Amino acid sequence: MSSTDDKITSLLSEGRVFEPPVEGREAAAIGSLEEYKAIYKRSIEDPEGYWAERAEELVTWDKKWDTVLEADFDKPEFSWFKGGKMNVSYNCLDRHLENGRRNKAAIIWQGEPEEDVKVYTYQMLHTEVCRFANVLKKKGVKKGDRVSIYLPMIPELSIALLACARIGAMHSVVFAGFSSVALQSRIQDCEAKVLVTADAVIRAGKTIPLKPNADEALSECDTVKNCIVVKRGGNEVSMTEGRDTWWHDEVTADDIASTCEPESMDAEDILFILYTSGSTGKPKGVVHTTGGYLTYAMHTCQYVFDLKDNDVYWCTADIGWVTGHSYILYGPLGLGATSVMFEGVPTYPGPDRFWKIVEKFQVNIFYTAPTVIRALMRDGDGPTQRYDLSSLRILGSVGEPINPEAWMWYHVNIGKEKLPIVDTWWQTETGGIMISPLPYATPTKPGSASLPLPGIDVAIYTEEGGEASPNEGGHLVVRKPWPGMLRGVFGDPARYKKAYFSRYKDTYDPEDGARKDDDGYFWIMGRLDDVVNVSGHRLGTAEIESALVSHPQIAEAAVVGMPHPIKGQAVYAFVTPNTGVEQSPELLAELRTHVRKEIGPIATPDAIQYAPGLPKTRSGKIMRRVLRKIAANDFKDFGDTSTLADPSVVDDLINGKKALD
Ligand code: 6R9
Repeated sequence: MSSTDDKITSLLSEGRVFEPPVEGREAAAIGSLEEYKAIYKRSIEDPEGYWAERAEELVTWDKKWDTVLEADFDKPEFSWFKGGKMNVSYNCLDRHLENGRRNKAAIIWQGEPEEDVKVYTYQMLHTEVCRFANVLKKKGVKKGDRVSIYLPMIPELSIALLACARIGAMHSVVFAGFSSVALQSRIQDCEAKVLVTADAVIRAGKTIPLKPNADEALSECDTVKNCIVVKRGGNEVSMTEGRDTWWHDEVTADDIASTCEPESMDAEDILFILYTSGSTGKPKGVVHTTGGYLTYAMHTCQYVFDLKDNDVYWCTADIGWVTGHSYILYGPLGLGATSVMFEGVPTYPGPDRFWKIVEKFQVNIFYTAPTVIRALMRDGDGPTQRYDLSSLRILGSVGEPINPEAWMWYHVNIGKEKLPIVDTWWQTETGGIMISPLPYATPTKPGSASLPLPGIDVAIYTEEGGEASPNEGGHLVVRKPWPGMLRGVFGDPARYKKAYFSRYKDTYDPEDGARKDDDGYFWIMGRLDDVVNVSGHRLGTAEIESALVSHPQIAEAAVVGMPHPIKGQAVYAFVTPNTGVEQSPELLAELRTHVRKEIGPIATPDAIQYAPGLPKTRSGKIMRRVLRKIAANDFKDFGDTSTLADPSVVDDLINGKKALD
């Protein structure tokens, strides 16, 4: 845990408390700490009663459930709202056509070029979703089939997800920044029938071809019979006869109707699969189902962002990650809100782009990641002062621990020292936010995600399994099931059990370290497994290692995270080349390109060091804490290294590191 120790110390010295604003409390979903406490108490004493009420209030059901919860932590198996029937796209679209929101903006899309703006009312989005749902049907996609989606942040991405939900097909979104190799393994794992992609991604003023990646991936994906391509860049692409067609041709075909009956789904039918990194090489296909997931996404969106009908809400995540699934699409649209979707990056054409968008659409609720804040901090407060940010009322953060310095910058420069900041802790697996302040109820402490949301029972356990004392670091655990929890790892029940339900009895194990202070506030320290968090993106060290050793000249590799001022963590790799291979700078450059190709640009090592040997225990386990310290230039106190097979490798690595710097 050495890498997290530094974080704890810096967070331990943090003692500031900020009271929630007074203005807005009366109209808020939960308007005081007392009210939160009362709701929380009730939710823990009578979870089934509580969740039944929430599910009834938030979701329109075709048929009510027979049981609220059936849970078995040992198997593990969980069913929420069993016997209930509903459709997620109906809940996100159709019902709003009748409840007065028909002409309200559902999605405001801001393309990367300033002039590229599209607004979809609920009616317009409904039509587009129905048309694409009909296209999928025409391609033979049926309930239960998988559709892989590899698209940039363009409206078709949202439309494709909702279209899958409408006909009961499972979507599996693959972030467009991933490589063809990563895409291929994800398509193969879920055996998708259709791939939806685009000609290109527009990013920082450049048109980056995307279709060639899809072609490479599909060269070994027999299950994919159709590839539907959205025209975004207008660049030249090659289309494979009989397999590839253009989105715009498909949706405008004469035989495609503008309405499509939503499929009535069982609450426990799968809505989507989303791949995320774990501690072994292969990414896990996290499975979420319909009834519980939607209830939970809406529940958290309503409480944490206090979303109201008049609000313009903007979550800056990419829909390629879970944050985009739950908080650009399903949560806000379920509630009938207006959700902004942005194609570009925070720093192009300048570091004021986000604030320009806030002013342009008069955004009220803004949800971003610490890495973005740290990147923007570099340019000082100038860019934040150029625009009118007075429409903002709530600020959010997600993806990694927010260091107090970034928190304060956000508070002062964007929140103008009066807006609440909700630091939301959750994961792909949890489906939605688990620990977070409520904007008009919870006093905030910079760097703490604060208190669990209603219905969420979290604790800190020691290694042995008992509850840790206040301020003692340990394992964060969840002790009660919640409707948004993952229901499996696609096609791998053994991994589902081992990864999440095997460390302690009757708990869900998120693999995060944390402590709880005297006020019951949670301070998240970071991952306890071999996952690095680069700019809020989860990368398995094992994945990067396996990419490195797949290079013909590399014998062994070990990857660790190292502290990085903007990204939070950066990727540091130690590599041992095959005997006789020259340890040249060219090979290092080649390895970087190789990792980009195997996984994607986000996984590219920031530094690679040649290692004559790796510090391994006698049982062959790499002692990563030693490597983490070397990567961080901390050459003291390696702890117990007596189990190392060859302790002298440590000195070699230190000398190698010193020579690098
Ligand atoms: C939503 C998302 C999950 C991991 C999680 C934790 C880290 C996320 C955090 C946070 C501290 C926060 N994490 N939010 N750590 N404070 N507010 O990011 O999902 O990509 O699955 O990552 O991210 O380590 O375990 P995912």
